[in-house]
Parts: sequence; C-alpha cells; structure tokens
Amino acid sequence: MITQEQLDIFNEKIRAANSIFLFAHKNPDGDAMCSVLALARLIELNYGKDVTCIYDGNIPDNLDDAPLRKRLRFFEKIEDDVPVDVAIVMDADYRVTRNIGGPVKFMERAKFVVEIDHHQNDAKDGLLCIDDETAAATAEIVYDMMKRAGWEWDFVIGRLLMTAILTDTGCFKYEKNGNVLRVAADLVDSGVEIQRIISGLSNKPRKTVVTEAASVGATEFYFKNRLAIAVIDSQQYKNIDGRGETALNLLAQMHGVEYIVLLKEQKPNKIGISLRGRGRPVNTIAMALGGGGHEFAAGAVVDDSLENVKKKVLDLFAKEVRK
Ligand SMILES: [Mn+2]
Repeated sequence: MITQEQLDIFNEKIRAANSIFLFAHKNPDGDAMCSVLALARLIELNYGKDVTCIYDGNIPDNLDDAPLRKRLRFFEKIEDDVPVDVAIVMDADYRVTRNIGGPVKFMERAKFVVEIDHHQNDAKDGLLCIDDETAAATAEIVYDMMKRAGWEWDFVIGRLLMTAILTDTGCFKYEKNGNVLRVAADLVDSGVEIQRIISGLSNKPRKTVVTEAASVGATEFYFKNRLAIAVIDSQQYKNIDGRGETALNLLAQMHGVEYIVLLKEQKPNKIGISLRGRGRPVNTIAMALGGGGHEFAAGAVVDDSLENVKKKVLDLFAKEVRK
C-alpha cells in the first residue's frame, strides 16, 4: 500500500518537473504498457504536464486495441540529449537496468527516478520506490495511487487499468489477494467491459496461434506427465509475440500436468524460459536459472544452447518433483 509520504514526494517531484519520461520493461506486456499509459494520462489530467512514454523491443499485436497505444514511442526516436527531470520506471521486475533495455539511458540521466512495481526486487534503482509485492499487477498500484491521491480519472484510464490487470492475472486466475478483484469491481461499475477487453486481447495473428499450437503438439512430457516442456525455435520465434501465452494456456489444461515450461529460442544461444505451475511454485526454479517472477508464473533468459538449457531445466525439475 502506498504511504502518504510517498505520495507527497511523488506530488512534489511531478509538480516541479518540466520533462517526465515513463517506461517499463523491454518487450512490454499488457501490464507494463497499460500501466505506463494510464499513469501518463493521470499525470496529464491532474498536473497538466506533458509526458513522454517510451519502450524498447516489441509490443504484442494483441495490445493493438488498447487505448493510447500510439502514444508509446520507440526509444530511438527520442533525441539523446533531451533533459529528463523525472523518469518513472514501471513493472521492471528483478535486475531493473538489464530489463529496461534502451530507455535505461534516460533513467541514468534523470534528476529523479521513481520505481513502481509489484515484483520482488532487492536491488532498488529508484530514489522513490512505490513497490508492493502484494499487488497482482503494477496497474493495481497505479489505481491505489489514484484513489489515495483523489486524482481525477476517466474511462480511458479505467480500460487501461483493466487491460493491465487482465493480462497479469491471466483473467483473474493469478490474484494474490482480494484487492485486485475490488479494483476490478470498481472499474466495472465505472463502465469498463471485461468481455470487450478480453476479446481484444484474444485477437492474435493466425501465424502466432498456429506456431504456438504446433509447439504444444510437439511437447515432451517427463516425470509421469507432471512436467511438460514445449519448444519454440528461432525460426518460429518471429511468429509469436514473445510470450507464448497460447501454448502455456493450452498445456495448463492437460490432465496431470503440474509444471509447464516453454523454451523460446530468441536467437541461437539466447533462450527465454517461461514457467507456469498449476498450484506448484516455479519461482525458485526461475531464480536458479538467473530469473525471477511470481510464485506460479515466472521466467528467465539464459545465454546457452537450446539443448543445454533444456538439460538444466530437467535437472532442476528432477529435484523439484521429488519434494
Ligand atoms: Mn506486471
């Protein structure tokens, strides 16, 4: 929960700033992108300030329908020497500077850095850290800030916050406590339609769905089907939106499967690993691979061959399933 003292500092810094930059982790997902856009609009509505929203990497196609999507600018389109009074980095997860990518240079130049996140992070980068590990999405923290400060908000902000929450909770499957449902209830009462947002989020290119379904078809099962490992190689990787949510969701419907691993060969010797647990924690395995995340949804990126990474993952799970 955000404190009054944190809000006072935020208020004072935003009031005094002429140049405000917002960004999240590289390859932003729904929570990262929509939390940035929602807070940007809140600052504009309530402080009358212009805000620059930037990103690095790719934005998934299924976020095309999100309001204000076009406001996000690729970081290389911004001149290097623009002054930055306040940089707000959101949803950046563990190893903040590595996760941000290009926009990190604006963070390094900023006179003041605000971090807003719901991930566990022991190495804080912000001078003001509004972190809440009990929040299911960064958007939940933005909502708390908005309510506590009594900021004016509108339907567009409501839709952005709901899109972020639906993304990070997997449509309310991964709540951490009841608060995210109370937030959602308030947004619904304000006219936000969950079904409309979900159908927008489900709207993926054919090649993405076909590629992910094929990887599910070739999934290998271990430990009496308790562990499923699906692979997307570097040839297929360009067809997906970076996350592989469709494959992960399909595997999570299989009887007997407790642990799901999706290995994504982003390029040779760079493997993105998505882990999901069905009532089983996977964050310790992610951490053992140098990554992090949440109890039942975590991940890592490992610089090694697909074959070696698969072996590492299997070794770690061999210990885990014996517990
Ligand atoms: Mn998030």
